[in-house]
Amino acid sequence: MNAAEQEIQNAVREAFSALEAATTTQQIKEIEQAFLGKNGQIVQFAKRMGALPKEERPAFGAAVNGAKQEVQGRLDARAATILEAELARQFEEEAIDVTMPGRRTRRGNSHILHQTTLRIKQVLSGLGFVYEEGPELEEFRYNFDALNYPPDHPAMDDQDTFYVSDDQVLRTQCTGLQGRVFEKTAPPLRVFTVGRTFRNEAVDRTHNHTFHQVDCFMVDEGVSMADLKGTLGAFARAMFGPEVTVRFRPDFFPFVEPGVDYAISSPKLFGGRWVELGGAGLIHPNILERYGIDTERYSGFAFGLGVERIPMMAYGVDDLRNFLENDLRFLDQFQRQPIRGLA
Ligand code: FA5
Repeated sequence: MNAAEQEIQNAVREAFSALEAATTTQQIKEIEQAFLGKNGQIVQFAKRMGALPKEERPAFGAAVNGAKQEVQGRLDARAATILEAELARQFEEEAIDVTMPGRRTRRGNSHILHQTTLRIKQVLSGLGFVYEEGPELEEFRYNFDALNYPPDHPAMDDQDTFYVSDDQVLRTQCTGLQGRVFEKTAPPLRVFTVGRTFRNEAVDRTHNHTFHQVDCFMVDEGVSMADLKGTLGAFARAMFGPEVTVRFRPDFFPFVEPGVDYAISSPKLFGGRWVELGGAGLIHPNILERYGIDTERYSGFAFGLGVERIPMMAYGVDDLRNFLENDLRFLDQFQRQPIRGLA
């Protein structure tokens, strides 16, 4: 072996020991570069060929090629071993323990008042009433004047009503829709609405400054208290179950005559007690006449109730402020159950 071949052998040995010591794919790449790359040690040998005497060239060339193959072969084998180890390590590190409990995604659901509102809309639509909406910021004349309130009625006081200006209020009841409907629609008509209402009153477990009301009315020929009672009965049974009965007691509202408050009772609910739902009556003739409706021919009934009362009664909620506080611990209770007792 001449000196040049010796040098090649040394380079090969050097490459082998570097490969032996390598532990990462990156190191293998560096070794490849250092020995077999364009300027790598072994490739550099080939450039010396020209300087050799002719007869030495074939043997030298064969030695360089042999060295290249040897180093390449060892390098490939080592690279494969290292890659395998690296992958094994990566798989171990990134392994997913499929036996771990998963993280549950939180499912949203509609607010209990919204669920209740949808049910009310379903039931009253089913009874032939058409849903309409009035504005929450209502004109004084629709909220009070059009509803036959005498000029000195206490409900109009600042203590009871939020005034936005002299002639605009936050509606204190949904009954104000009547005037808006009578203005543009001739009887026969059956209309209802569900919406937010506001009162400037002391807040407690059963009274809030913001709450929701249903208001429902019909005008047709020969409408009587019997129609009112029949409709309220059908509504209450659809909401609370087939055993529900309705009771009327005289009450006063400026916009009905006669006026009643009504309560419901069921052997299966509320411990068999009578529970008040809202107010009702026959629409006062003054109102119909104000809108040019012939009271000799037409009469109408109207009833209203608080939306919050329904889930309060159905679920035994004892403080209606919960409905507007949006505390998920409260609202989550109503996640998957339909409104109880609803047919
Ligand atoms: C009225 O508002 C009448 N407009 C109802 C009516 C309509 C009578 C048509 C006759 C004909 P009242 O003020 O009683 O009536 O309110 C009706 C319901 O709204 C009450 O039964 C109660 O459930 C609910 N309500 C009244 N004030 C509050 C309040 N501050 N917080 C929560 N709910 C209330």
